[in-house]
Amino acid sequence: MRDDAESAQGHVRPAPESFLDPALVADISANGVNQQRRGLLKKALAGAVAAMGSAAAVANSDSNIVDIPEWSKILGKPVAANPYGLPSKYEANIIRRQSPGLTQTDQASVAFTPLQSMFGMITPSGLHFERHHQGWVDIDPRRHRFMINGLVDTPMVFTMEDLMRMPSVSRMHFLECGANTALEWGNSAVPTVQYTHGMLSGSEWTGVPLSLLLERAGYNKKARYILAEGADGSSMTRTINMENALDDVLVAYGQNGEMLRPEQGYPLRLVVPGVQGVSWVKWLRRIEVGDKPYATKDETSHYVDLMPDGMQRQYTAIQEAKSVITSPSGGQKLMNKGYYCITGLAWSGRGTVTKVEVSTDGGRNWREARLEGPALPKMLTRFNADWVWQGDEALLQSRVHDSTGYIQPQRAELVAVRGTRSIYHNNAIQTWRVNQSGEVDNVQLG
Ligand SMILES: Nc1nc2c(c(=O)[nH]1)N[C@H]1C(S)=C(S)[C@@H](COP(=O)(O)O)O[C@H]1N2
Ligand SMILES: [Mo]
Repeated sequence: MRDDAESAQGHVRPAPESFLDPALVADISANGVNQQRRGLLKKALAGAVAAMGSAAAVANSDSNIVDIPEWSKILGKPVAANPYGLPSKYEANIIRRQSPGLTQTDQASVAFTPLQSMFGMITPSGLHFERHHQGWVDIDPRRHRFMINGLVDTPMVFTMEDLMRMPSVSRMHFLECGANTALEWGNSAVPTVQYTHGMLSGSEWTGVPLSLLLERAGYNKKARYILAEGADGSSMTRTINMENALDDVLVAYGQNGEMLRPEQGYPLRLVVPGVQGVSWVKWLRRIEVGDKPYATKDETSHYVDLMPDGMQRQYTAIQEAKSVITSPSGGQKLMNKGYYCITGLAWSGRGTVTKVEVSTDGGRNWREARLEGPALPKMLTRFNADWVWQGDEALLQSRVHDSTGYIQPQRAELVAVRGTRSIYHNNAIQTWRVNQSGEVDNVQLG
């Protein structure tokens, strides 16, 4: 795991030095950022650009600045050289990764999103994490059918064309696997945020509200639950209560402005905002309306929470509020003392993120982070906080508050209730330790 993790690690990038006033940088390095200087810095850097003290002077002697590079002297590539655009070749390290040894086969496995390298709140579709129980399939949309049956007046079968002619909505929501951060129940061997928290992505989803389809089929008054079923070999089946089903659940075909990617369930998947990933059934082919939970294999033996008294909690669907610092994070290295922007993501399956606090001393002192962009319900929210690293050991943590008043627990608080034998629903505060050489690793306190 170490080798792969090493290739996954990103160094925290230094600021574009030429933007920095060397006197200011020297002052920051020597004294930390005082309020006045902080204002100046913000103005100079339009917010939060990392200042790397000793590197600042190098800029003027950097030959790249004075020489005219080859790309300034050639005719560039024509339009549509890439008919479907791709990232720069210099970004080839920013990819989904499998955790070696985590699963025995690549078809019942996970590829994690590289959270450490991402900005904002949207996950590019090509970097959305993948979790399949029996491999992914690329279904011909003309041959795909979606059925609603069970306790309804009129069982219905829809083609993709039928569905895409219906009124649609687009909403941004996070998708988190219930097993995200699972290994942290036991130990802190997982080296990077990609592996600790990377079963998490955020997208804009487009589709037909399930409530509309259920109404059209005429659901029975006795209906209490639905069963959602996938068309892949795993026949993924999950019970969802009627309250959720009629609330904000979507039968979705769109992801970030285009059709779903095959790995995300093309051409149709369920979007169940705030609920663990397993209920977001991909390659969705059927919804059955019923009056009791279905107790399928995917909800009685899997996706249950083993409690300290040996009992299993079932149907714990909601992803509670959680946050994580994505940079600086495990496997990265602070190259120098000075200014850093602590950045990360916060989310809540019960509503919106109202506040994020960060600590650099393992939770003794907290201060409020800036929330960037809109804080949307059941969606990732980006947070940022200014920090000047003085070269001492630091313990970085973030803690989210959500619109229900819930506050993300420290690991010890969570373990006191849940024990350490769970796999699912670990939303504890994550700690990254920065040592005196600037290396960042994953530690658990208490
Ligand atoms: N049909 C089907 N749906 C599925 C799965 C699956 O294997 N088959 N995996 C589930 C699990 S456990 C998760 S976490 C999410 C992952 O969605 P993603 O691969 O788009 O990230 O899909 C869910 N839906
Ligand atoms: Mo999952």
